[in-house]
Amino acid sequence: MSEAIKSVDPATLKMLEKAKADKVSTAFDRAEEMKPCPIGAEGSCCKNCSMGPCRVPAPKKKAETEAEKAKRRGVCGATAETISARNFVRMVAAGTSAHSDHARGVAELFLGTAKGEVPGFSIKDEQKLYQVALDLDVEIGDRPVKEIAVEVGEKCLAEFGRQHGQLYFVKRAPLKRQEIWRKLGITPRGIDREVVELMHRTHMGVDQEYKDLILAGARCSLADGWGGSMISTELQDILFGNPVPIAGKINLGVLKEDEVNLVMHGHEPLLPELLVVASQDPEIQNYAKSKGAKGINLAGMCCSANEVLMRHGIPVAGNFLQQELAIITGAVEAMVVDVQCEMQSLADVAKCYHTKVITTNPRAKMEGATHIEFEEHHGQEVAKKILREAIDNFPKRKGKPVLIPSETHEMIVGFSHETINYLLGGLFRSSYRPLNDNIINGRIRGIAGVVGCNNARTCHDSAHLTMIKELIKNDVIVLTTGCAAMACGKAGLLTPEAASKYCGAGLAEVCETVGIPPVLHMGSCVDNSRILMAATAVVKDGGLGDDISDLPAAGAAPEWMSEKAIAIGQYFVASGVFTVFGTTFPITGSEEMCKLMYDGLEEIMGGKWAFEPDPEKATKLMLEHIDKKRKALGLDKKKDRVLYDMAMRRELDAV
Ligand code: SF4
Ligand code: MSK
Repeated sequence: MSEAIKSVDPATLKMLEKAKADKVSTAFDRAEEMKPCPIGAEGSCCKNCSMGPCRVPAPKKKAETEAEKAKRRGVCGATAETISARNFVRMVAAGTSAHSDHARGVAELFLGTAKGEVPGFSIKDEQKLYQVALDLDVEIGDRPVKEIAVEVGEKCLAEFGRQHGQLYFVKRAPLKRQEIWRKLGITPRGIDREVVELMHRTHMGVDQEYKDLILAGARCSLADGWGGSMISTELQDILFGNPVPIAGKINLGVLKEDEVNLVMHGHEPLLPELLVVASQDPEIQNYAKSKGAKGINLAGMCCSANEVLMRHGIPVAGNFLQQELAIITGAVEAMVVDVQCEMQSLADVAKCYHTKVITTNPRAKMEGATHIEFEEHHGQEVAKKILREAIDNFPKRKGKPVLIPSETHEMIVGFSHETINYLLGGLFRSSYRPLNDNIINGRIRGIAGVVGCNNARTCHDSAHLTMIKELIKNDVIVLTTGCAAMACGKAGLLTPEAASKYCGAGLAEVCETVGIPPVLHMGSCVDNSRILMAATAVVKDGGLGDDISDLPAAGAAPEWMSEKAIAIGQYFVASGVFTVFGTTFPITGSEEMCKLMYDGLEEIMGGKWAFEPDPEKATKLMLEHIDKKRKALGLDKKKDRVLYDMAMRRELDAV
């Protein structure tokens, strides 16, 4: 791959030049040096027992005889379909466990906070607490906030070990969707139970039926989207505040030459919340000055960044593929990591500069890094200790070459689904009605959720931007999270001004009227649950069918790389969404699996997968699907612009 196509982000390209000059290896280099195993990439390699690994790749010729097909089996007789399905749903189990273990940590902290045992944390959003309490069947009455919060915390924690029945948040889904899950027997029971069962089913010699495995994978993924991830989002909002629109800045240019730069990287917002507070402490500020720095500059990376950006406007240094590059600027005193998406190479890259990599989570240590464990009962002291480590490191930067790229972009972020509700409907009539009305009248063609990672095997940020620009040009409003959201921020798509520059006339008019960007940043990876809630709110507002699968909507992760992305994709599909993934797709070695995932699933659960690495073609698939749904709703004919009076609104509400 030539350097010019490694990224569409100029700051990234500048830092890759510096990496080369500094002789530092990055993920971009390693992706070039080490080609992926084609059999593994298509999902055809099984290593679930020591008789393998068994490789059962896709047949070389199209028309395979039955005898030839019968020969393509693992030692135990497992078929290509079984191997592919087992591999796929194991990714779902891993992704679900990542989101849900994060959520468990949040629930524990929440409960400790509610009981008054954790200094530095408090219940910030009582309104949301009451809303969540209602959904958990927690009585509100005139009970004190503390008592309600304790019961909410206990009930959320119990969702992980629940053995029977269904997760509480399942009932938030449209009734028709709940009915589909019941009929298919995929309503999630307990979060841990679904993960454990999936690991059992995929053990050697257990579930040998690929369709059955995919349904079990759907059940597990729903325990993520409507369970672990949703618990995480809701409790974080109650603890740290429900995001509202806030201005922020993004790209490596947010690092400051004359300040102590501390980059918070990972996914859990617990410690970052305390770092934000502690960094403003006069004692810490003065300590930084005593070491010759003008102040302390906190910046984020990956989803920890999204969390503190959405709630505090903390600047973002970059997305997944920029983590090594932040250190390569030579300006980072400390990179503080918690869990997920942290490259092990960080410790090696840091050795070439003065940066300290500090691991903070007991589940995620790294050879070569300093470990300062985040212990919630002493969180404030831990935060200060980490800040002092970073400050002490500042003088070591002196005399060393520093290159901070100048690129930064302004953005407006913080669109929780409650905020969208409020922005669209106004304070006295919060509602998704104006969105539904504009979808019905055709000004907005549909809704897309474009989310997910960067992948070192494709041009950084390119597929995200190609897809999202094309969607908004075609009047499709985009909801985004994770590293996709950051790609949009860097390209200037997260500003209200982007509407007139990039959108079709209909979407531009709506965005300009409401004053919102055409691409709405909804948060981190666990916040994909916000997209489920937004889609449900649109269904419940009426006029666009009675299930998520009826909506003119589609999902995509054009640069995905993590198992979490597969879990997210599977719960989008199981919630009724047509979902397109790019890069590679780990089922392409099995024709039957492809038929099921790209086609058969639609009939049984309303949503289905597609795999298309070309973002332009992938966008076309999304638009075709949106138009298919518009047609089914009778919205394919251009309607005259109608101003709705009260009688018409009532009529619509009754639909
Ligand atoms: Fe091979 Fe079967 Fe063992 Fe997998 S479980 S490695 S297919 S023998
Ligand atoms: S950080 S999971 S690379 S979106 Fe959530 Fe980005 Fe993907 Fe990690």
